Amino acid sequence: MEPAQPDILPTPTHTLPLHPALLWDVFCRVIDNFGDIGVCWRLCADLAGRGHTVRLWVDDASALQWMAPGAIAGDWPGVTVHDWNDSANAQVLAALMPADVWVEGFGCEIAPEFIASRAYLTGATGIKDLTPPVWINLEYLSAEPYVERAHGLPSPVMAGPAKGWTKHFYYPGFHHRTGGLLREPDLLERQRQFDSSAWLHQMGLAQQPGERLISLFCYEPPALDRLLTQLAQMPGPTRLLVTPGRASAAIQASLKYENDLQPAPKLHKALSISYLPALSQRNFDHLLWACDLNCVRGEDSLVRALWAGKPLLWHIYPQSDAAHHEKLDAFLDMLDASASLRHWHALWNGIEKSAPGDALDGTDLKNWQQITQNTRSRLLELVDLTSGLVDFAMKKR
Ligand code: TRH
Repeated sequence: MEPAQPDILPTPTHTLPLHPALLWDVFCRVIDNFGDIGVCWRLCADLAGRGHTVRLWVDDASALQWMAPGAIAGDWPGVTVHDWNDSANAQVLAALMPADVWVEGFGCEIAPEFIASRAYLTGATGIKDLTPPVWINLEYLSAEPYVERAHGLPSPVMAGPAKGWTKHFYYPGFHHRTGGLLREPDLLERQRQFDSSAWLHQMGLAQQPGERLISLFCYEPPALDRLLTQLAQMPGPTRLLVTPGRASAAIQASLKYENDLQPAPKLHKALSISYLPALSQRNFDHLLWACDLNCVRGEDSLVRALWAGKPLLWHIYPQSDAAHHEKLDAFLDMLDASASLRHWHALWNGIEKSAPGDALDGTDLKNWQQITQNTRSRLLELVDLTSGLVDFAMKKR
């Protein structure tokens, strides 16, 4: 394998005014997979790391057990995790300090009881609360043009106890007129200090000389077979580091299919597999920094793969009306992706069928890495999502 390119990490260029610490309520309903809780938790932890106080109201906190060990028990300074049902519990609400900001994650609707308790002071006085919170609807990440148009738009509340208040849409994004991307202030420094062989060793994944490492976090990519075959044919050994759940199941299904139908297994000396446990978000970053190609999915892991600056292959969250095709195209345009990167994304996401000439080689990976690193440099010029959100909230107060 060719020696890894030195990764010269650029430095973020923007500055925003410092703001006083605020009290935040962040609301999250877990639909499926891990993206909703992943993003909400990352935001909460980032806010707390900057001195804010955050309450996370979530209907299923189970993924936090591995994503952020200690979070549920309250071991993370500045953040507490609350059962969603408590956001409608009169006793809990009566004792709650009113927050400065509400963040509604991905259109999850805040309990009417929670809204009512803020709109009217409970207890003896019944006096109307005159200072509504800054109310933000945090949306999904996309590179599509509508994001720049919709970011920051107001949405007046027309009915109910909060009638007359205003929510605002907050869109993460890849351009200046969007809400930017989550990026903790110490991320690049952590990355600079990272010792990949020590980390791999500590995880029981020590890398063999010349071994190519590929992380796999995906749904059921139609071109998984094709990728496995390609990897087995590339010069030098390759190891797939496979995340638990759907990625592991997809690999096992692919290998079973191979064994059932063809005598020659894809897994020969050139390609091996390590199955990973569920990692904390911090260790998930380490995984992406340690690998030579990162196969990621959804949105949060995509952003982390961009910060990692390694070649990436994105399995976009599929939507029934194929709306994700346009979203994928917009992302590839934003990357200024090369023909081979576009082609492999089309294969990986089942938009194109693979053909015999679909070779993947070291030159592709080098080219993809350059693309990720160019994009990262450009994205580092944007204000990060948490800084922008705090600034936005201060201006709306
Ligand atoms: O899990 P996802 O597929 O989430 C999806 C998408 O966000 C999608 O848009 C949304 O609509 C759907 O959920 C409901 O992929 P994503 O967004 O990358 O989230 C995964 C999170 O899990 C991310 O925060 C990284 C984290 N993670 C770990 O912390 N440790 C691990 O070992 C793994 C595999 C993931």
